[in-house]
Amino acid sequence: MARRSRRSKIKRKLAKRQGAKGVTPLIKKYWIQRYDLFSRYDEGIELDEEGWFSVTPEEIAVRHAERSGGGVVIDCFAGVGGNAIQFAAMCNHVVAIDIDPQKVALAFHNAKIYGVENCIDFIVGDFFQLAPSLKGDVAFLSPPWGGPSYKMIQNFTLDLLKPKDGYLIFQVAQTITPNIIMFLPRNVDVHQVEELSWLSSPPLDVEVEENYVQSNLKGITVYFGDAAFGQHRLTKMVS
Ligand code: MGP
Ligand code: SAH
Repeated sequence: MARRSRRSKIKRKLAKRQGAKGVTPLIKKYWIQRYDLFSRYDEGIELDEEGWFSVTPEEIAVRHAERSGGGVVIDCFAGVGGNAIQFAAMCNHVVAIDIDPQKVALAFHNAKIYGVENCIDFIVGDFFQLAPSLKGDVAFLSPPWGGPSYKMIQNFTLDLLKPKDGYLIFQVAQTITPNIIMFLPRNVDVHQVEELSWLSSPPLDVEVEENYVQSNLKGITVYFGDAAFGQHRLTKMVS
């Protein structure tokens, strides 16, 4: 009896270890949140290291999709597909761009698990080069924030976004459509982001939303143009 219970304890330990295969110390805390990131994680979802710390939690990605209006969405920095999958589940069509071929392969794999791969055009390429040839109803921007250490900064200004300044990213996205959704760090300089609306004439409507998962603030979404409900309104998405 004692031997059997010891054996099942070892089995449980082994299963736990195998479940966390490839989990580096950096991504351990994100792995613990895996079902918040992808509710269907256990069906075979795969992420690389940058994917783990960058993917938009599913609940927030659903919110972005609901707010996108259901047309053609250009996901300009698509990563492992957290947002693209939810856009595809709700929108007419999605164009998912990432400069890293491994990310695009992972996004395609993950989209298949959600059964939405046929609603997405996957493109390996540089957003800045592709933008002039793209048209869509909404451009979604979730660029790199410089890794998990972004939160050490007190006031995250737009020049800290990667791979280029946030102003430039926004201006390039405006060549696609004025309806832009940006997912940004929770410590972002909100006034500076709101000022992006003044780059257009007349100024675009803008709306700022705080995004919480299990009462933890995860990020800030800024909606511009038709994607916004009204001028300078702060809303909260709390689960
Ligand atoms: P976090 O702040 O690193 O994690 O990222 P968490 O669990 O809130 O940890 P805590 O210790 O700060 O409480 C929170 C969320 O921000 C992630 O789940 C991603 O959705 C998003 N995120 C984080 N980074 C570093 C990036 C990034 O570089 N790019 C994008 N687009 N999103 C990011
Ligand atoms: N929203 C995504 C996460 C995006 S992370 C998700 O939910 O999964 C940001 C991504 O931007 C990274 O995958 C990175 O490879 C990509 N990226 C960086 N520079 C880029 C560029 N110039 N063009 C397109 N993608 C780029």
